[in-house]
Amino acid sequence: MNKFRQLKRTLSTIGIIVCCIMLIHINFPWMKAFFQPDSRLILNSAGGKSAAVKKMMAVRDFPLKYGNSIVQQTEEVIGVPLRQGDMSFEEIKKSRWIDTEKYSPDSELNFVPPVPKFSVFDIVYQLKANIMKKYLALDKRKYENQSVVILTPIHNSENDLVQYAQLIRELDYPKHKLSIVFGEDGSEDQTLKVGRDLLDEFRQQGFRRAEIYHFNLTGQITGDWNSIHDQVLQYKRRKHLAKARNLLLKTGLKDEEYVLWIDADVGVLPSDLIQQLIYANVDVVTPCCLYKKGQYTNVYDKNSWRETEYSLQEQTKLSKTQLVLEGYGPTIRLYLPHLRGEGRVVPLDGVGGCSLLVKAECHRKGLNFPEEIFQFHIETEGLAKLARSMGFGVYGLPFVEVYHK
Ligand SMILES: Nc1nc2c(ncn2[C@@H]2O[C@H](COP(=O)(O)OP(=O)(O)OP(=O)(O)O)[C@@H](O)[C@H]2O)c(=O)[nH]1
Ligand SMILES: [Mg+2]
Repeated sequence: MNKFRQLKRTLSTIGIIVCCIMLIHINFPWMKAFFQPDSRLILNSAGGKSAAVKKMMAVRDFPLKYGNSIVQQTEEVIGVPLRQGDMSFEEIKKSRWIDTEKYSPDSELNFVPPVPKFSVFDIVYQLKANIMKKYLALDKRKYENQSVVILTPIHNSENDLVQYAQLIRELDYPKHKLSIVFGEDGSEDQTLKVGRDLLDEFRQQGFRRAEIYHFNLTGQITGDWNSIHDQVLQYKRRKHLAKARNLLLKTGLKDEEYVLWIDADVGVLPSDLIQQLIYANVDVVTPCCLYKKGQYTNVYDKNSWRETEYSLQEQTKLSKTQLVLEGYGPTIRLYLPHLRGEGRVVPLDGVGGCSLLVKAECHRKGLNFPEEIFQFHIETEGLAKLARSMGFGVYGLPFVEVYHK
């Protein structure tokens, strides 16, 4: 009898504990999260229902772990960076992904480094002028018979547009073959007025066509560089950019043979940019988009990349609603400037929009900037994925350098 009573007591204690756990799970998801070792990392020290906890309550799936990074997926879709765990320089050396003894960013190289296994650093090795000359040699006049429309989405760009216009004027391409169209929305500054004035000047200077469109769109992501690049905002930001680009494409492309996408915040364009891109004679092609950091040259636009066996492998673990983002830590892909060892025109899987040439017939056949996640990507990288799936070629020019501001 005693034994029976003891068993009853044990069973009811277990029952109470199970009920308590179930109640906690149903009513207090943040508490459940607290017991997950990974999610605890995003709780702040204040404890209780802090902002971090409230944010976590909106979390649909629990955080995914890539390398050392914790990424969460909310209702709004948060991007997932594909990355290696943070590695020490010693580990990189041992791995032999690059020969760290041989290359130094301090001195110009007299040879083209071979392609590494993936882009370990953002640094782009500077090559001696004779090497660059060899890979940039071009009989320009052969590649300037096509009509090209430059499409530039703009938003709060009044401070960028004057320098941008100067760079466009300095392109050594016949002006009567060149059209320029701006697509603006949501600006809170003088972008529209500055844009209109510049286009008047373009017309007077003999450009083929110069137009500006104002789109009635909402949902712009505005703010300083750091705030608009917050990982959590990227789905919304890039979706909006894709929308703006697609509207611009619809309204801005007329009978031209090529579409050249150039962002308003470029800092340096080589004068033969268009000829270099046309020379590639492919459906979609982009140059390197770099920036100067002290004495070094670094990759700026990390959306121009080649997949690797590692990155493709990682993608098999993702759900279809996940957005892959570059630029949020070390990568397991190959950035365009690191592909110089393969030659002058190299195949890519992702492209950025800093400057990007697309054969107009591809756009006319339906190639655009995905506004929803397509093969884990959106906007410009989405365009590259879509282009490949439509049977178009996507390439990069690792020796042609455009500089971002
Ligand atoms: N129409 C329109 N254009 C936009 C909007 N946001 C940015 N742009 C323009 O789109 C181009 C790309 O925008 P960026 O903000 O440079 O985007 P990004 O290149 O991904 O990011 P950065 O690293 O900050 O350069 C630029 O020419 C911007 O002026 C927008 O909401 N609407
Ligand atoms: Mg930019």
